[in-house]
Amino acid sequence: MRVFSGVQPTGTIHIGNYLGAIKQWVELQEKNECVFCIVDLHALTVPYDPLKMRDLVLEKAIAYIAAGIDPEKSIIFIQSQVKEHAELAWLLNCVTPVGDLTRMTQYKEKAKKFKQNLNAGLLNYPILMAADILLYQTDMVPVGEDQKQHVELARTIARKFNQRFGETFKIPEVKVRKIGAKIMSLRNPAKKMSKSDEPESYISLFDEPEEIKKKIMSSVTDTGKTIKYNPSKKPGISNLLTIYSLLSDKSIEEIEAKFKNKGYADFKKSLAETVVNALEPFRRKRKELLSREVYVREIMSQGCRRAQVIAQTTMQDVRKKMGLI
Ligand code: AQP
Repeated sequence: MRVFSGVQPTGTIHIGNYLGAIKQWVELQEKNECVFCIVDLHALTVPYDPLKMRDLVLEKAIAYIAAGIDPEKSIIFIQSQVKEHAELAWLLNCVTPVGDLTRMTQYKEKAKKFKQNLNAGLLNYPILMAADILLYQTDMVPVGEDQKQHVELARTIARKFNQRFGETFKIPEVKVRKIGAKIMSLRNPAKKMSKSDEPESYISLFDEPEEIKKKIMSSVTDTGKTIKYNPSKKPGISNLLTIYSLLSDKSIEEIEAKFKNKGYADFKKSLAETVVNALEPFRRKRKELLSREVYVREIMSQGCRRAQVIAQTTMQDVRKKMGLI
């Protein structure tokens, strides 16, 4: 099966991105043909500093490899280097009703947040994402819960296109984890963990042990004393239990049993230790890669060439079907 997914280069990759998306990628690359992209064009839809973009993109390439994406097994590349993404996005603009875009949850939230800079890119973001996915004749898109609606729209766009112009695109399936698809903020468990929020609300994949401990010990939990998974009544503890379970490969029941007669402080201390240990190999690998920029850039260039071959084949067909010469 062909798998496609990506992360925006804005901010720092956090454990929400890792547990919701990247951890699945690492598992999927063993048996599938995987294409993983750094979606820099998407990052232009919100205010950003052009002088910092280059470093942010390189940082994400390093993060992918440090977190376990193997360039021998997967294609890793930068979206803006494969021009077909922007080209297909325009063509898909012409088959997508505006109403399908204005009802997207992320658009509604971001339109409120960026009232002063409401550019058309923010509205058309899901079309570019559909182009990303459909260009590669993707079978499966592993993402976090927040991106599910966008993948569903990509499926709708693909079906609409195929009906109007003839069979062209594969209809991709979305793959969302049962547990961990929406890791919540450490400061506000009612809100998803987000790169654009304050650093205390997330754990970066590369935070130092001391920072991790501090963030976990001061994370917002619920009233009461028991360590019990109950997302509606105990969202804070349930979120921490989810993180604990996914990073330790222990079931939530096992962890609940381990802390049956213990309090929040003991639980948080043990969680901090688990997170520090689980992220240690990523920190080590990242340090090594930081001094090998040429190597990382070469991986991106090779990835770009491999991605172009697939993207150009799809585009030839799309152009022909749409009557372009
Ligand atoms: N909190 C989360 N829990 C689980 N999965 C998550 N993802 C994001 N946040 C969580 C998944 O990570 C992948 C990459 O996300 P993205 O870079 O495309 O941006 P995003 O979804 O908008 O993530 P952020 O961190 O919230 O960024 P900002 O603050 O810039 O909006 C996706 O598969 C996403 O579902």
